[in-house]
Amino acid sequence: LENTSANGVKSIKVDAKWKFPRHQIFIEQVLGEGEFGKVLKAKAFNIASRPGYSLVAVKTLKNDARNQDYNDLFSEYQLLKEVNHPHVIQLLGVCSSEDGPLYVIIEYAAFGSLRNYLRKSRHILTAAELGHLEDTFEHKVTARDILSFARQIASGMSYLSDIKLVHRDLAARNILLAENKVCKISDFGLTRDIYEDNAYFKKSKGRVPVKWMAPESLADHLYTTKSDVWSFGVLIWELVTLGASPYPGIQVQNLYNLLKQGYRMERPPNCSTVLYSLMNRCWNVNPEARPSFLDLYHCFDNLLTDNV
Ligand code: ACK
Repeated sequence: LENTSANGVKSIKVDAKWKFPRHQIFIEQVLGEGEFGKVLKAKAFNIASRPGYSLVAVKTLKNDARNQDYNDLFSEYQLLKEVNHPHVIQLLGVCSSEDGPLYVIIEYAAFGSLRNYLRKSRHILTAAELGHLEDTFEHKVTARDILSFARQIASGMSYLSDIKLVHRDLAARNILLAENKVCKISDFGLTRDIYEDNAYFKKSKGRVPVKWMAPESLADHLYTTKSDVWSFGVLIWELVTLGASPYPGIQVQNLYNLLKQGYRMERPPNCSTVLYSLMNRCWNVNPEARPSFLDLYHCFDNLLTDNV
């Protein structure tokens, strides 16, 4: 199954089912660049039983990427093959590294990352963060939108937990927003690239998003659906604050001890006591005492029905 190409990069065969002809893909622009990878906007012809041209996003590697980066992108592809849910980003195809760079083709999310979208809604984005959103942006984010985003994400996470997939990096920066304000969970699994430098704390073994991590993940590298629930609590906080950075003023080095002493973020301005108590339930030091994603889905569903 494996062979090594001229440049020494391992190439692993992709399933015929997902293989997409490279000459049917037309790159238009760069959406974002990480340290090793980049995301491109492209048009694809007749992809995944979508007739004609459709907008897609292509995940690929930079020229100086290492073998490990290739393996990471490939394992992302292997995970994406297994998922199918309206609130999880969908794989559309793949161009294998046999005849050029590895392209993992996923659905295009017109509004980009939820974090940027929220921040844009209160006009605090830098020019670089604004990027390609400039032309298409609808400014308003209502209280109902916030609850709807939370419900959609809980629904997608409930699905991922059902198929025993742990996300490990659930955060607003890893939720994409598609047409009609539909949330799509992305960047799950083992692969991590840094598009938001300050969110990841440098450690010898890669980088970790400390401020989204449960205490047991910080202490024992333990990642479970329940540690995803902790991160979801931080994500609710990001939603309510329209994309603020969690634990402002607190250094990541001190966070673990503070959490162990029982410290939690305070209630943001404009955050209802109901929402604040929900996020605090996600931040229970005992993983088993945290709600399930299904519980959380029902909570937001009720809040949305009450608020008609
Ligand atoms: O907020 P953004 O424009 O949305 O900046 C990031 C950047 O690439 C790096 O992740 C954008 N991005 C990633 N995946 C997609 C996608 N499938 N559709 C649209 N934009 C994407 C993201």
